[in-house]
Amino acid sequence: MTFKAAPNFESPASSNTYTVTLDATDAGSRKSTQAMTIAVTNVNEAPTASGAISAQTAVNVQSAWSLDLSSYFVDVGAGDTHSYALTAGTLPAGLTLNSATGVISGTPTADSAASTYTVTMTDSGGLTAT
Ligand SMILES: [Ca+2]
Ligand SMILES: [Ca+2]
Repeated sequence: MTFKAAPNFESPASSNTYTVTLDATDAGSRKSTQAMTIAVTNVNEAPTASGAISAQTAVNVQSAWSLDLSSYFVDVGAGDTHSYALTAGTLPAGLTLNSATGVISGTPTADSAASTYTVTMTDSGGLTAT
């Protein structure tokens, strides 16, 4: 027995439990009916990075600054939680990345040359996007 179209855990027709009734009829027209339930289980999809982040400027000592990176990642997984980590580069002094929210914020405390940073998002199943 197969599904005509593969079910999607994230967008089920009505629920992720399907009830099927099987009828077996023998040569003498005697019929037996059996109900069975099929549960569709979740598979963790990897998050993906989405969109380009334009160059940012934060002003030394003058003002608080923040950038929410969570909107640059997409994960179709239902109920996944995520963490964020800086995986290349060192943020300018005074700025920090919140590993739970993906927000880089703070007030720079020293001049810093323009630089490129890499942030990796990891979902609760251990899959990542950079
Ligand atoms: Ca899933
Ligand atoms: Ca996921």
